[in-house]
Amino acid sequence: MSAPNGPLVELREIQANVLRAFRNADAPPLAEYVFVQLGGQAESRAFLGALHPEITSCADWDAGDRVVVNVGLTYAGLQLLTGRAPQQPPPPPQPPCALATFDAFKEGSEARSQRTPALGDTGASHPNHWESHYTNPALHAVISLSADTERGLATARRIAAKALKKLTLPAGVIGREVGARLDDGPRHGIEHFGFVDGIGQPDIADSGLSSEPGGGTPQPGGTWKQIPLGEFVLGYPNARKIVQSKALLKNGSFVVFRKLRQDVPRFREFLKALAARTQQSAELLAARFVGRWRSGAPLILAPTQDDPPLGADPMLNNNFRYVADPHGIGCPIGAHIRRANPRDEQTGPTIEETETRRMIRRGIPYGRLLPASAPPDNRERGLLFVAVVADIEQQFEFVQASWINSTLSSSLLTLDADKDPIIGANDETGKFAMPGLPEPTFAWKLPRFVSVKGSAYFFWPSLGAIKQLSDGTVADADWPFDD
Ligand code: N7H
Repeated sequence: MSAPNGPLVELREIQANVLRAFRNADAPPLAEYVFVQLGGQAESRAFLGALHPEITSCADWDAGDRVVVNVGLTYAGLQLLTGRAPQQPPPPPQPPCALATFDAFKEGSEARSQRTPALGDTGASHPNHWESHYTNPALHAVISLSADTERGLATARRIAAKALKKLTLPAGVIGREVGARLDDGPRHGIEHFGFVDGIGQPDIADSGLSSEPGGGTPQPGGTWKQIPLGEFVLGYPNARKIVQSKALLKNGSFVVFRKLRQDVPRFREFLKALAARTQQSAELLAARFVGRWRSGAPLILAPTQDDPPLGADPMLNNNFRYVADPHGIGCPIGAHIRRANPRDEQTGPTIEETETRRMIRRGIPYGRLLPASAPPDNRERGLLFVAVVADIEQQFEFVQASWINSTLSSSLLTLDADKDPIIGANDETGKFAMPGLPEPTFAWKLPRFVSVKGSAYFFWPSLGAIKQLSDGTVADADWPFDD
């Protein structure tokens, strides 16, 4: 399938989780991630070979297959499959360059977080405290399973189990994460703080998906330009018209996987105390932290009260800009969604730059919902955050370090070192400014509501690359990572 004059997109080659089912209405409600240690080269190739015919492509999804089996590989996994020795220690950082360097992927999330405190993996979120499968040097692969029903998921599990039988101990499963969509009455696909999630997604050119206003790059006259496919899938032109030409990478993507714990009682208590102090509604304050009401209605379009029909309408709920709200009266400049995608923020990065920082988000909650009326508990719950990008460093890491945990999304934020009020690495010293009506309000001493339990970077190869890796036919000249 391809758009008129667009590049011919090989949907049969691209794994389903890359370009399909990331919009809220579309996403399968059940997911499981199986973290795998590979073994000897022959059995590891056999494992991948057994998985290969079962991998769901975008074309399979379009043909109605809603039991999805996908696979990702770490750099260590790719090295093992192609017979390369693991690198010790990680390579030194390279200066920024226009072409993707793959440094972040090669070094892995743990090393990157240790080296770059701005990513926010500090204190209790430091890799020293991560769950062991994320820091295990033998984390080589992840099998991603998703389905609409328990029965479908059981089918996907059986497929994974069959492939895993090719591995002999100590190879095999080293960790597992289970996610499920959360619904609360009419609000489907919420995250644990109670907000509908999965709305602000990129509108991707040539993807074969229908266009939804607001997902692209703002253009004059209220129109939007679709984001080039190459911003998410390698082998196609990106926003700077650069095409990654290495065959093994073509039709593949990089995936950031983070297990993010949400402290729901703390979030609720903080909002309650803030509401009592400021005499404002806790709902309005919560919406200001995020930039959307719980229904998904954006503050820019509904600044004073929630508008559930607006929140539920995909043709309207993402169709907004920040240019007419330069001081953050409608939506605070530091609100989560305004930092994470500044759109046409006048005091922030250029629109051209913002276009190169987008991510397909396909996170799913883990753990049980704490009903609004329930007493606080200490249970584990949060988000399995999954971002699909073409360049981990320029997209996920940049946004996380410079817009979420620093102030570069707008020069109006630069007075203090404040961070994102929802997911920032806050330590009870920062604040969040809400200039809007009825009066300017500050949330002081922000605590950390979201902490990191683990993080890993994967490459999600094309079906052809999976076959090549399992057959052992990747020639040295085709190895895309200069060691
Ligand atoms: Fe965020 N939340 O509940 O507040 N996010 N996020 N996110 N987020 C968004 O538009 C949330 C996280 C982005 O295009 C919404 O889908 C939580 C990370 C981006 O306008 C809500 C966690 C990163 C957008 C949340 C979390 C991002 C976005 C509004 C962790 C990247 C789209 C609904 C537990 C580094 C912005 C929606 C746009 C939206 C929440 C994590 C980025 C409600 C709880 C780690 C790009």
